[in-house]
Amino acid sequence: MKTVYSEDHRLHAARMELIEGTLKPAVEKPERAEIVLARIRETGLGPVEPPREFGTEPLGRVHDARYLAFLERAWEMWTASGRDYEALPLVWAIRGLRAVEPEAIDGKLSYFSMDAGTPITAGTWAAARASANVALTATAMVRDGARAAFGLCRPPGHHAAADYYGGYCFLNNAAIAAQWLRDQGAARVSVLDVDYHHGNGTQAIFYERADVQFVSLHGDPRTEYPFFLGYADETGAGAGEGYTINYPMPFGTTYDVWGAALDDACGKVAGYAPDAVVVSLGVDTFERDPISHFKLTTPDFLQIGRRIARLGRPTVFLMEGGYAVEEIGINTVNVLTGFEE
Ligand code: SP5
Ligand code: ZN
Repeated sequence: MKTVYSEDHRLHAARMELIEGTLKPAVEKPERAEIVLARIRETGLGPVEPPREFGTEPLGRVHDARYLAFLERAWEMWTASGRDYEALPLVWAIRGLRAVEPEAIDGKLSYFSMDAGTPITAGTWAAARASANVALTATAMVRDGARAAFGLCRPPGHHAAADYYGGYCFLNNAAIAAQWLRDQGAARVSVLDVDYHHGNGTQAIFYERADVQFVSLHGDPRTEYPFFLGYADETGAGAGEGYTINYPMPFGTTYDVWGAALDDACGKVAGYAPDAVVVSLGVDTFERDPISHFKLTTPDFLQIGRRIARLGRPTVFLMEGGYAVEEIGINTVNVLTGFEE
């Protein structure tokens, strides 16, 4: 299968993230994409192509205009107010506070974010735009008849909702891809999210819709980030009732349980009979991931690809998380080669 890759991801390279009460070196770093790319070349998975420019229109189909305007100008506003280091939010409009967009950049950062672990840097907007173009270019390959394509997206996307960023995500690449397929004539699209963390942004974007199914396997939000979405009783609302399906699982989950959940999830996807499947491909389910708590092994990732292939649907794989940088290449490419067997 073809891979789409842009080196513009390097423009987003945060030094630090706020995690467990301290600033630590960012785990979501450029080497992640470089190592996956190296493994693709090493294994001969297929050609690597640059993205095309899709402009802002497909972004506006998923994200709010005010949010996009904020992302575009955030770094400029932050540095204009005298700072030359990475921007982080500090206060959120929770219960009883007014959810209005403040004038000052410090207020805007909070208004448009869900966590303090996602720094904005000078190149964040350019990198996020390139990442969305990577996703859309891979998606267009599948629209044009490819059985599958891989968008080596960085930064990732699934925690970003219509109007907020967080979890290392700014533009929701999977949602942008699914919406674009709909706009290109697909009647139904499934998003299958196998990242260790719940794809809260993708779920929120499609929660009240029947035309995009969202199915996610992830760490139980009672004990894991993002904590405030991803429970099993979230099944969609209104016209979307029944089209969101969550499989929260406890710390320590191994492939016997995870793979059974994937099998069930694939049954739901097959039952929906989508025209295409967008896979939010995180490999932070790996046993040695530094921030996660599932126990999938390197060979398990081959099984994931094989199971998804059995759906027999045109499939776009989009990179999400995975922070064990030494193994991110082999684990990611194992999913793709498992799919191709
Ligand atoms: C795309 C993606 O995978 N985003 C993940 C964002 C997670 N950010 C918060 C991580 C909190 C980790 N808690 C660490 C426990 C380590 N012992
Ligand atoms: Zn993740």
